[in-house]
Amino acid sequence: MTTLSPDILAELERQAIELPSWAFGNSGTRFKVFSTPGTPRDPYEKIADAAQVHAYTALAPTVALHIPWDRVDSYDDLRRHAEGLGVALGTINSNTFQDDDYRFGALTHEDPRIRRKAIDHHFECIDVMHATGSRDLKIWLAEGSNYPGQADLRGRQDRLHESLRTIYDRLGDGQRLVLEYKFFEPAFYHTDVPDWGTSYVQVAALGDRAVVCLDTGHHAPGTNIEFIVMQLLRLGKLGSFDFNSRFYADDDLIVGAADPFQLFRILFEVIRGGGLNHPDVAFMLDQCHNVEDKIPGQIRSVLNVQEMTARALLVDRAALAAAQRGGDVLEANRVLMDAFHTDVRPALAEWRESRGLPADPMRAFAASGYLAGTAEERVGGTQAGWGA
Ligand code: PSV
Ligand code: MN
Ligand code: MN
Repeated sequence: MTTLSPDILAELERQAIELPSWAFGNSGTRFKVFSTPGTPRDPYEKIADAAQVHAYTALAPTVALHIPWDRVDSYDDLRRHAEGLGVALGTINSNTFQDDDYRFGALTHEDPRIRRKAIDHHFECIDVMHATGSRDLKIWLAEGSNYPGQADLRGRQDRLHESLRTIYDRLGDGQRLVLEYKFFEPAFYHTDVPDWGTSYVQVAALGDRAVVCLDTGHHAPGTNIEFIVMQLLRLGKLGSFDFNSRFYADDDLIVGAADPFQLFRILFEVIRGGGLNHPDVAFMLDQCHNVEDKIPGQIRSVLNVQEMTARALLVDRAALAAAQRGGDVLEANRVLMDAFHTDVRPALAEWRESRGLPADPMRAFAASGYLAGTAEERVGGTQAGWGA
């Protein structure tokens, strides 16, 4: 059995992955939303489900909220509820993609009244952050156009800058603005923040507390995502990840399901760039579980991140550097692939048990009866928000 060194175990012990509250609600595609018995009916129940993931893995101590999906009367109360369940509230995500006023844009809109409304929504999110103790305001914009000629591309970048500046200036000490990019959808011709370069340009113009979010599902097929990871770390601007996996578009599938090797390569660049367990680089999931059970889906995801982190930590970096320096292409590739092909699952199971955790969190959760209990108690679940 492969053994993991104390140094590697120390890194793994510090690993923390934030869960999205919306992963616990029902979600689906534009064709159908399948509901699951026991789906949370409010943010309190979503947090209770997220706390289960942490209880079985010790990997997920925080939960991200999406506003208005997770709007509550008292965020202090929600915070206490989370703490009582052993987790904390994390990133606050804004939402300017479900309001009729935003048909032609929000922060980029031609009409100052609509831009003001979208900025005010972000001010509300910052107020929430003060109550929840959150550090990060994460902004993903569904803005763009469908037809060439429909929009003034440059004017929209200028207005985006002005709007982001106003939001950034409102942040409290220690709070950050995190700008997420996505190459298409819902707009099909142009998107106002389509790529890491645009996100970088926009956040660089704001200041040190504005950084980029890299959602692994938001690139054109074939994109070398680990290169982007390297570059953003090199520039000191990689603020967070939204981890998920995809086969075709923004599929939001379980992390590591579609392409475990890509996840390995990404995590290797994170480690190489000093981004692992670095407070400035938040690891988050952004997933939807359309047909599978949601809590086990999240457990599987955090375990996949942990497993691939362990494998990436196994890379013999000295041997790799020597092979790279010597121009030994095949040896360099062998060193990387040896680590990727190492089965760390038995070692991780043993290590979990040594820390009082279940060796197999998936099986332990299934045996707990939690899902049957919530199915009985909770009637009438809410959607994650896409259809709400
Ligand atoms: C957009 O596709 C996105 O990745 C953003 O992070 C949103 O906040 C999230 O999905 C909503 O599910
Ligand atoms: Mn995302
Ligand atoms: Mn997405």
